[in-house]
Amino acid sequence: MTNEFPQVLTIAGSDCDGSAGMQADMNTFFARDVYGMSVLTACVAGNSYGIEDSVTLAPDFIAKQCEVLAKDFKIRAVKTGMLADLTTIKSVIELLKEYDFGKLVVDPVIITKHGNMLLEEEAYDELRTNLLPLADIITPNFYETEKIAEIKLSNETDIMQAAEILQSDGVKNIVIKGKHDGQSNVVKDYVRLENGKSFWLSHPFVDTEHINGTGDTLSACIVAELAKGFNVEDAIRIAVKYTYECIAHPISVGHKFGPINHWAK
Ligand code: PXL
Repeated sequence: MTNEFPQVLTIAGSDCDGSAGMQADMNTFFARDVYGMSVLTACVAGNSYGIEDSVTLAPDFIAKQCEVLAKDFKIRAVKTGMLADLTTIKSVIELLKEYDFGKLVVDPVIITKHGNMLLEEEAYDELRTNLLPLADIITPNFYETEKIAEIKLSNETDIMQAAEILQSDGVKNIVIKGKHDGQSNVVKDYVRLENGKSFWLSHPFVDTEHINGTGDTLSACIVAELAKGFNVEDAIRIAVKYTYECIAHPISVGHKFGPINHWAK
């Protein structure tokens, strides 16, 4: 049989130090036993101290990458990561409408934990209005949720309200990635599904600076599990657990903010 092995795609930026972006996605796809492909949108020059420079790929070349994949492979699920600027996000939206790459997970990458901007501000409206409603699942972090739901998050009620706001804007399923409050020994992600069900997923707080690529890994793992046939809720639960394990078993790479460990099970 041709093309039956689960195949997935990331449309994302490359992070040359391997900790985040397309590299973290591909590591996750490999670890989760699916065949991964990558359409590059941008390349960043970064290491464990931060990002020093980036370039964006030409829209025609991004389109070409999608075209060649679509005519050969049977991609069952796709995620988007770094979309850089207004021109890039607009072309990726058109490509997602043109090609059937299966279920869509949008990680609305805006800024890194260390303050590097990965999406220009002029593109926020496009993200909110035209990309998020195409997604089956979105996975914003705390900061991205504040930006896209236009609400200040001070407590758990605000987080639940943000998810409702996003759903009323047409978003289907939402995972709001938790932020450590500085004291408690847990971190809690909030999930609100299309069917109205909502719940918190808690995991122990791990005191480590090796958390680069956490969001990329979570969304990539959801994609992998969807491609294997898990439903949205189960894919989210598996991905939250896997990402926690990757953080809980750190590897010593780099001097500062290192990668998580994709070999963890
Ligand atoms: O983790 C967010 C992210 C996504 N994509 C690229 C990145 C980063 C963070 O550094 O470099 C390319």
